[in-house]
Amino acid sequence: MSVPSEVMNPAGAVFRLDSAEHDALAELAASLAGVSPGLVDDDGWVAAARRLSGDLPVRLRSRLREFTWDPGTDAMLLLRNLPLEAAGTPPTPSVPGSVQRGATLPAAALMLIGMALGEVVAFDKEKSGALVQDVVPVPGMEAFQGNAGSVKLNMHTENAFHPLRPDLVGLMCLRNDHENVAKLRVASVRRIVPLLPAPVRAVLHEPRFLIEAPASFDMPAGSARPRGVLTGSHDDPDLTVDFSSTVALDDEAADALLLLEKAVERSYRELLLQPGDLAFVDNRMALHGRSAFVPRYDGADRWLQRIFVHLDHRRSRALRPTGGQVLLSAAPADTTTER
Ligand SMILES: O=C(O)CCC(=O)C(=O)O
Ligand SMILES: [Fe+2]
Repeated sequence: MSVPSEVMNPAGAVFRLDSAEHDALAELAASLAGVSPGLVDDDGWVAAARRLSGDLPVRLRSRLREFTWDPGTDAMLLLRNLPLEAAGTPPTPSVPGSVQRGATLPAAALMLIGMALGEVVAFDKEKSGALVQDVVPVPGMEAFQGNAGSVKLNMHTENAFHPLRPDLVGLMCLRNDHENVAKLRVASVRRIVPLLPAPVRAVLHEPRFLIEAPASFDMPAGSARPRGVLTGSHDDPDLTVDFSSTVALDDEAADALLLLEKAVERSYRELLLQPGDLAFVDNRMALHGRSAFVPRYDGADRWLQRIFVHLDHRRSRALRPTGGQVLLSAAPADTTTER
């Protein structure tokens, strides 16, 4: 298999803001943070983020635009040197379901960039529908296959079960773990698929798999319908799978899923995120996960903040009864959302 070169974005996967861009973003984020009522989930505040996203530094805007055209071989973009809180990052939270409601400077910067890419959205049954969510280790949840855990997090498509899962996932680092060993892992379908024999790829395209809701969703299992884990173009497909919640419906499909997982293990890239780094993963083409680390629950643990972006807001209208940014986790029975 080969990916036609004209569809591959030649720009690099790492973009570092220079000091003038860092300062301009800090100033823009500070003005957004000052917009009343200073709450990330307020519709008026989100409207201000959308409007002000047009004032981001021009070189950054161009790079974001290219990324939404084509996310490159690694299907990710790492932005570096984003502004952090001038007074220092507060202690890392450690409660389950922690979210960022207040408009801090880093949260404002994250929302500005997310709103420049598309529409920042959330799901009502996950992290109470907050747009900016904390990714922090939680005492007693070490072995949890979700972002509150600290054991190895299996490779997954974010919200793989959902017909309108995020197009992009943004993960911004406020603080890494004490030993600087927790690594975000990203595996692009463009690196995985060439490792698979054609008959295995053909099986992965067939509706012989079920993907259930992940542990982070407060939802009953049992509503999944058979689907392919590879979809779309056979030369440059999309990939949707979560190795913690995908089941194959027959033996041949199970073998193909195992070979896919092996290819993923050989393909992932590791990112040791530093404070001020923001990684965007194209959730249609890349899986992500995380290596293990040891939390201390002393206020200095690893802390990421996460957003989800949709590139086509209209597509989810039936799942947003009040028209805002938060999607129903389950589609109403009389609507069609599958893509
Ligand atoms: O902890 C990480 O680096 C990734 C966690 C994750 O998969 C997520 O928050 O969606
Ligand atoms: Fe994730």
